[in-house]
Amino acid sequence: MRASLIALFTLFAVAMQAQQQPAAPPPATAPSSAGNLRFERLATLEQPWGMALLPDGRLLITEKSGRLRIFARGRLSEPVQGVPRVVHRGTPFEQGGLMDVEADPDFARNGFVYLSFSEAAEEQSSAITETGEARFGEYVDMTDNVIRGGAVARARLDGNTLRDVTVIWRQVPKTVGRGHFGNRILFGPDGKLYITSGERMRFEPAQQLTSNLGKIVRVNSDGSTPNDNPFVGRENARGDIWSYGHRNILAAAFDPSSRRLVAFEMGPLGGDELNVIQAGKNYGWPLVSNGDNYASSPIPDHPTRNDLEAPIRTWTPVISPSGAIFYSGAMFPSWRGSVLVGGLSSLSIIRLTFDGDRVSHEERIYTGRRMRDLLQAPDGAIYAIVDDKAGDLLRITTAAPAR
Ligand SMILES: [Ca+2]
Repeated sequence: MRASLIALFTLFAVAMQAQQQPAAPPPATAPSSAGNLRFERLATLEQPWGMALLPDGRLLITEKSGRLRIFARGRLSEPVQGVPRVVHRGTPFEQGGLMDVEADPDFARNGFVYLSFSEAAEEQSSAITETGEARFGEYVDMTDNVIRGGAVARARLDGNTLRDVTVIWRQVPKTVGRGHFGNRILFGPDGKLYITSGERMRFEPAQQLTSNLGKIVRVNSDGSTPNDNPFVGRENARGDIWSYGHRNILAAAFDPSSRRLVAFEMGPLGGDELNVIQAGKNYGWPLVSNGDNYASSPIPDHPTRNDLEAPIRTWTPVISPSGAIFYSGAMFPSWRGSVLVGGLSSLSIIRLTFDGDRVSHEERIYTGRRMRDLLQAPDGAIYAIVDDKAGDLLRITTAAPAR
């Protein structure tokens, strides 16, 4: 196993290098089971992270350093006013900043949008520095000493301005560190807001019900706790928790046919996961993982603990999943019912079909780009944003037939 670990680590290092030094320009088209795909660049943003589609076709797009833009009629707006102040330190591998955006299911009536972001703790301490967790090997920034945490704000979008901005949810506790905020946000078919909350590179909080780190959280649209959440009324447990034992989830989507929530979880060195989420269940991190620690110390594999929920699929080498949609459009009829997930280190879109709780087919479409988030356009095309300092907003369609 050690040799394969070293090979994996090399792959990981190469992927990290690739992030810093993009090689050849990415392809304009890509072969797929639905024919040749065409990548059309609509706009270029600085490290775009999340997208939301409004009922009138306007597209909201976040930029990690703290800007929210509106893409409409082929043009990118000036930064939207009123975005909450975010912590984005701009250091290598910084994962915080302005992250996801989501529109209220009733946006046409109430105008509400939701933003997830990393915010500073009100009280900072000069005494606190990064502890250098051994399980991360060299991937800890020892200079990072800002105490912060993920948060979700709700606001009313009025033209190019956010009004009545209110923070409705926060990660607890706040801590130092540049990674594992999670912070993908999405509405369920039940009208509740689901938030993926990463474990902030702290491992054990994922198993602690007194913290909402390393969880999927479910709240009402005003941030209050629904009465039917699994840990409501239990002593020493937070009511906002929906499921636990998670590491860092940047891709989650509801299957419109089964109404199930599926979540793609970033594994450590190997062991990216696809989980079908059930209320109150424990998905194992950091007790088990099919990957190993960055310092290459082993972690027991999932099958050693049948009392914990196992992923229905894992990936080694990792795909680095970010942004997922269930496809239901007209442009790619053979893909209806599939889930599409963006891949960062894998520079691809991965398409999965299900047979009940089993993945029956996987297709990997090489895009040559770090895919950060996906969205289905009204005409069935796919919008995608690319994780890069100059990150494109792409429209993915079927290419015109060759002449
Ligand atoms: Ca797991």
